[in-house]
Amino acid sequence: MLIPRSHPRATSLHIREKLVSGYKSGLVVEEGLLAHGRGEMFDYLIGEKTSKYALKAIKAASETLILAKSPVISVNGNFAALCPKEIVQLAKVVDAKIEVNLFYGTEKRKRNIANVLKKNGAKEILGLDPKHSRTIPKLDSARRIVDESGIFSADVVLVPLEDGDRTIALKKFGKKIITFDLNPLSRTAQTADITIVDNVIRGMKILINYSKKNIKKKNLSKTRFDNKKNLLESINLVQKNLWRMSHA
Ligand code: PTJ
Repeated sequence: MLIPRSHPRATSLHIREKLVSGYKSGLVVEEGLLAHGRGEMFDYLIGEKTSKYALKAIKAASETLILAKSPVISVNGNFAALCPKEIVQLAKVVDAKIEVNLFYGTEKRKRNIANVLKKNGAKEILGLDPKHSRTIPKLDSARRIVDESGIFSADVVLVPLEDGDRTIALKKFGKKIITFDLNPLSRTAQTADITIVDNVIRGMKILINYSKKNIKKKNLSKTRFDNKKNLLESINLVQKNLWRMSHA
């Protein structure tokens, strides 16, 4: 189906194309396509644009990442397919490490993801060398295997498109968690310290720009942020949009 770029659905179709091409090139798993479908549905319900609540969370995330001692950006297949350039840019701006950490982990897919990140300018990528691996307690999936100088010792971890079990395990392990999740009701969204209810493809660009501005401030401090309250606002937004759509 040929849809001109100016058409309102062009952006979501363009994002879908990125996912499918990431699947064909061995970055994304089949389950990642399903996860994307869930995300698309919620994106539709938030109006396919960044809400003021997402902006609030992005501001808090930017301050938290900049003020962290040892921040890490955790990369899975979907995130690598959608935002490879932005992952590397954000890591540079906030001085974070990048670690590949997969739910459906195979060595080949880890290498494919690392290669894409390297093509986009990443110098060091953690999570590839079993000699440096450690285990997150109370977690069964492959995501429990992390790098000792990355997620294992991080104070703040950015984990977009995450599964609920790992968010809970990382929180219990003392990490501060920032996530992008289009579903404000998911376990990850509800458990994280800062949930950005936005499409990662839009939100990452804004997070980078905010961080570039923040980094220049001499006395940057953390603004008070209430994740539960902010999530309720996003849920209200979905309800309002549903009402509007069904009464149009
Ligand atoms: O690459 P792997 O092996 O680590 O696997 C990654 C997936 C995504 C398959 C795995 O983490 C997974 O199954 O995730 P879930 O449990 O489906 O959670 C994904 C969440 O991300 C869902 O709540 C979706 O609504 C949300 N989501 C999907 N696409 C986007 C999104 N959030 C922000 N931006 C998106 N583009």
